[in-house]
Amino acid sequence: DLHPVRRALISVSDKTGLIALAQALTARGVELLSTGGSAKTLREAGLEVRDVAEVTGFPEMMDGRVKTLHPKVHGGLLALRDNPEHKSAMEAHQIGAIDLLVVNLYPFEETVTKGADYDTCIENIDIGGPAMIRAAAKNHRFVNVVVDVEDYDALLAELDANDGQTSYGFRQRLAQTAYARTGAYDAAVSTWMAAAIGDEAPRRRVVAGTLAQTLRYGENPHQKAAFYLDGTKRPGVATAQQLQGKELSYNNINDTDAAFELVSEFLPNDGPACAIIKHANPCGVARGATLTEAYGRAFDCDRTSAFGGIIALNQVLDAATAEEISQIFTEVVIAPGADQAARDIFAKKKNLRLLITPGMANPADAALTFRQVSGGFLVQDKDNGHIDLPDLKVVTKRAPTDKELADLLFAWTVAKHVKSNAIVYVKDGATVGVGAGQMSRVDSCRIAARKSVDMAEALGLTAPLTQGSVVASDAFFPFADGLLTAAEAGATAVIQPGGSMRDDEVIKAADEAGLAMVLTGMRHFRH
Ligand code: 93A
Repeated sequence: DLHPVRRALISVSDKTGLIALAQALTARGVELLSTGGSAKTLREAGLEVRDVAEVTGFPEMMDGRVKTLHPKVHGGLLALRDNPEHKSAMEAHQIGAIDLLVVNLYPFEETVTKGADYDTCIENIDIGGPAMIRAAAKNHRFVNVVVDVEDYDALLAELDANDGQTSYGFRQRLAQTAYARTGAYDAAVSTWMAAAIGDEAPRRRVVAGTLAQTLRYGENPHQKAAFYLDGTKRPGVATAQQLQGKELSYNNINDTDAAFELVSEFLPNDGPACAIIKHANPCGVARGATLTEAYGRAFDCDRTSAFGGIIALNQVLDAATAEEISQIFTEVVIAPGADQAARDIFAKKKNLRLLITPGMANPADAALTFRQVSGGFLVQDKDNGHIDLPDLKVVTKRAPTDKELADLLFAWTVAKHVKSNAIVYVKDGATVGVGAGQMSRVDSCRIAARKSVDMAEALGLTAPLTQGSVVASDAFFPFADGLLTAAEAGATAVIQPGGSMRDDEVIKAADEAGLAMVLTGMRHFRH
């Protein structure tokens, strides 16, 4: 079902590729109609173009709010060319058919990202553009609608392949893309408004993203996958620039996100920090006097698991740290920068992907998280809960020392990023044992402690790394057994939410073992 393109309406905010497209259309004998700014650009390039205002008989008015909202435009887009009644309406009202619509919308998402004020954001809500896009897409039996600069070439190729015509299948695909665009656009407006009016409740939300890339495959090779951007431009894996290495995989993106979100908890001003992630769980997180030291201490938590891991740093990657990281196989390194010497060192590691983010993520940012279930999906606020010293309640006879307190808060912060049941042992600002994702809390305590024994052996130490550590539990201890396991491993202080029916029993066991324990009153399940 081929249809010729004789008349095009072009109305674009992003003028990229506009002139080349218009020249190519003109060369194929297509008549051009256009709105103010677009028409001006085209005329300046020496192209012949008719103003939409001339076609409608109305000037663009009200600051451009009304330019294309007119029956001469919408009739031209919506008329069924093979319907006698539509044809006679076109004749009666002198409506010319529009076979091709090229629109890209007012840059609402970019305006929000730039931090524009409320009124500026409102003014950047495109009304006429989406109206035309939806009309043209509805009438895809006859009309082509292009909403993305990246589709210009495909359009020209289709015209060339079909002697100035396009196929029905082609127009259907354009229409499907067009509705994705208008849907995402309104989703962005609604999401922005929810934040602007302070209504963050996850209800009446639409979810839409823009396709960033299709991925080679998903979690497994037999699963198709893609990566979408939500338009927030939050510093992290979605906005990072990849300096080297092959394309990120689905699992890489997931793990890199986990790594960067975790390391972003540690403000660059508070000193260097490093997180090493495997399968979305940290296998080592540490601070250090230098970035190299932070990496080394994170690595020492669990050298076995760190192999093939993903490393996130909270400071610019330097040569010394790059050299250390290069000693073993690492999938991805993500940092807010990398100096030239560090880049040169990594350049020799062809498979290592180096990602540079535009700064650190703010852990306090509000956002939504999604989880698919059969027949639906769950939406909730991102866990940006934060605990500080004044929030802690000491419940044991012994209060933690200042050094223990600092480590307890560090352990608590890491535990938030570990799959439940999460147990995190920390000593001197470095994890020394992480137990993740177990169905029973006591198993997580044991696994973390056992790994620390193995690691101590590998490092030639006599005592387990957990000796003299503190421990965090992401949720309360339902029984004293987990806590006692931690005490046996050599932990001296505990941080946990509290709230168990058996809190008294757990506190008594802590006192008997000489442990100091603080309750947060907040838990950090992560499933
Ligand atoms: O303010 S609008 O919502 N009212 C309209 O009638 C209208 N028609 C097209 N914005 C409208 N547009 C948009 O103007 C297009 O979607 C495009 O983004 C932009 C192109 O304007 P110009 O050609 O003047 O640069």
